[in-house]
Amino acid sequence: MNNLRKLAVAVALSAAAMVALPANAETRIALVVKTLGNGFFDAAAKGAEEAAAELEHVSIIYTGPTSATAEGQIEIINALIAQNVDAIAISANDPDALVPVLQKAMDRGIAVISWDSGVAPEGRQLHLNPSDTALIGETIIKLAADFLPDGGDVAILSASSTAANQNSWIAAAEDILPSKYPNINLVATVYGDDDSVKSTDEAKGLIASYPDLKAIIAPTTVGVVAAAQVVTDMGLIGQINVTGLALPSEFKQFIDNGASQAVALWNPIDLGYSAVYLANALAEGAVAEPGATLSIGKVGEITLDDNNSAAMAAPFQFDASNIEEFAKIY
Ligand code: RAM
Repeated sequence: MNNLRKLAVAVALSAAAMVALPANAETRIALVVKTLGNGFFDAAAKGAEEAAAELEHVSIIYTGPTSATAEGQIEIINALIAQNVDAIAISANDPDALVPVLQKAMDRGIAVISWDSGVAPEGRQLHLNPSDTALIGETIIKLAADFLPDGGDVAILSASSTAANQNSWIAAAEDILPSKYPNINLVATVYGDDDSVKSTDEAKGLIASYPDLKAIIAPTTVGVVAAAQVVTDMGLIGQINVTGLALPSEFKQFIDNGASQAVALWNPIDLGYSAVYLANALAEGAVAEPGATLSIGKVGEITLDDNNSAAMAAPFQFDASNIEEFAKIY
């Protein structure tokens, strides 16, 4: 608790001498991510710390499993319940498998939100999407199509097969393919589990199975780096364009060497920052209900839809003209 708050509590206490000091006046918010060691989540954690510094009474517990599994996250959430944290803000590895343990957390009075990769509505109070799902789906296809005027075979290298965020973006991309990009032929979708080694193997598998492959779309910051490294190492630059969602600081080298023409992403720092504002608001008693407008600090505000979810800004595109500038930020 900062000095100003201490003073405020002291004044309130002397005014109403019977009020007991809360056992823990600090609001502890756990930022639970799909996996540790992922630069995207490290950037989100940086934003979470910025929000905590602004809010002053908040502290962040940044945690996640070593591989992107629901089991690993369930174990972590049970430990957080035992620690009696005030809020859990999770990017989930599975929308359904986490529902029972998150319901247990809510039953104990812990505020629960999902962000980035969602949990089914019954397992959280609200969900924060980085951007509109249909727009992300269209963006990842357009990134490939823009550089394939004559069309051709493309494949998707995703994260884990149970990640709600990637699955919803891929579904949205598949929805618009036939009408908007009829000459783009999506030949396969494979899963690298946001693990570099598995993503590398899956990218190699795609290249071996589809000799006419013209683009690999990886809507994951881990997969896109692995695929671009494979294309580079196999001498396929110019033949296969790697695209998708990439963290500029990790991906700049593959725009520079030509393995990729362009990629996209949103600001992961703002995403983590906003998640903490929302988790804190709920921990302080704000009600998440359709139509509710909640502050996300300097980023603005969100209004919840009928599923108690909301979306932030449109993705940015990064290419040779701007990736250097963004690589310095995230
Ligand atoms: C990976 C994770 C994350 C996703 C980004 C784009 O870091 O799968 O959930 O939002 O990629």
